[in-house]
Amino acid sequence: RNRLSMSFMDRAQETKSLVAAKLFRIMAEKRTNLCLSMDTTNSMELLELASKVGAHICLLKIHIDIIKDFSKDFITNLVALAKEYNFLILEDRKFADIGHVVKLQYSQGVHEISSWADLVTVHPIPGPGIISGLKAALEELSQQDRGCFIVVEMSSQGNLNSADYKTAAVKLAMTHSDFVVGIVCQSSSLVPDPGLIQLTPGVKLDKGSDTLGQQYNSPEHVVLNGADVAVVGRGITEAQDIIGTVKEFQTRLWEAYEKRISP
Ligand code: 5IU
Repeated sequence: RNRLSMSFMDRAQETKSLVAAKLFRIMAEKRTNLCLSMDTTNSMELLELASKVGAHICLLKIHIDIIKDFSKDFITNLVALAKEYNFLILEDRKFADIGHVVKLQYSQGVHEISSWADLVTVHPIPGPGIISGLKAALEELSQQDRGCFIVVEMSSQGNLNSADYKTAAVKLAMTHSDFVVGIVCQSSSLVPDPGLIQLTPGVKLDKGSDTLGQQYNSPEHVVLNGADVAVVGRGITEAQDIIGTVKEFQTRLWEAYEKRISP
């Protein structure tokens, strides 16, 4: 069946990944397919915003390596908020090294990402070894409710994701769909399997760009182009009225999804 006309609840049955099924159910229950991207360097600011908007998002995307005052307490508080408001945490690490190194980057260092991030992002450039490396880190921690998104296509102007690269990247995702929950891309044609989730960044209330190559499309545009979950960062974090804006994105994205699946 065509995933674009299927409900998230139905698609929860189609995935081999526990965490993908969990994300599909959260979206259906909370009626939100909004992922907030919080690219802030201050941990208190991040926690405050997460508690304000937690009820309206399915996924919180962060970059742990930009936090200036990282601490274990910060992680404890973040995980508690995720539980309280029922959202998942995506560490947008964009792993890109050989298996041996990503295994260490995922589970070791100060951040110990695998101990708290439900999901991470991965550049498939090294080939299948990168997936094996991440999985190997989990075996040692006996963590099974984890997964990754494979970056197949970027939102930025002049990105180097060629057609051949994208085809091979999607194939890799399909082969490892027990651990790969979905694909980061801009176009629906790249995600053939209803069990895989299309995550699409580069979303604002209106089409546009920033000064450093980012390109934006509207909520309706991205959902009609296959986005299951839309990533919004500065469109929310730099708004005057944050709660009002979060609600506007939630409503517009959800209505576009309902329109997409309605016969
Ligand atoms: N992000 C992109 N484009 C991509 C990928 C990731 O913008 O192709 I892969 C990230 C970068 C940033 C967020 O953390 O998504 C978008 O933030 P803004 O909405 O503020 O541009």
